[in-house]
Amino acid sequence: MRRVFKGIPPLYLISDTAISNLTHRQICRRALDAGVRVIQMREKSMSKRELFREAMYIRRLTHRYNAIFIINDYVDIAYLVGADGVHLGQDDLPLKEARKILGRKRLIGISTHTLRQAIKAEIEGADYIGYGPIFYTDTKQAGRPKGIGSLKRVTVHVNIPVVAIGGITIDNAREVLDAGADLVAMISGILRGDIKGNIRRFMALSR
Ligand code: TZP
Ligand code: MG
Repeated sequence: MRRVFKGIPPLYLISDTAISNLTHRQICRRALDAGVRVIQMREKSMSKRELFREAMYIRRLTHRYNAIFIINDYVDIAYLVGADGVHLGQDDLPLKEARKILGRKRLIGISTHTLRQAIKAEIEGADYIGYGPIFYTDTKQAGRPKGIGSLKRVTVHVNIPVVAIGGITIDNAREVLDAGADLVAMISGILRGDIKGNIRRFMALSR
């Protein structure tokens, strides 16, 4: 199972222009240069037309770096730009329907917030799950933090990759990986401040 993200640095960077004054292109260029190999584009305010154009650009860019490119929320855009996958929340299109569009070869990741949701996502054929929020975050109203103990329980019971999310920073990422997360997803922990510097610090602590 842990094939999907095998051999790559355990950082799942989420490009989100709501918490950065950079464009997705700028964020992704810096991240890829610094060694990130999984990028999710999360965009909650652009028109779909604009998002499509931006996603096309990021697809070409990530190909050049041999990086995995995942689109948040939009199965149609993921399909059309040839992204490696889509990431869906509990209120987005059901996994089964998304699979009809994307087929077996593309990745479908599912956001989960309980062990029950995590197990269900695995049974339904998700390629990986997001689990969180692990810690408090103000990037999104994500509910009560689940904590490290709860993450451990999920990593023990689930056999597909677990991407921990929510309030993860350079300072607590080691603890999250030690709890069994396959990757850590970060927005503000990387995008606030010096993106390349943050990523380099992450790379050093994740070795
Ligand atoms: N889903 C659960 S928490 C979260 C999302 C999208 C926000 C994560 O952002 P940050 O800044 O890494 O806490
Ligand atoms: Mg969503």
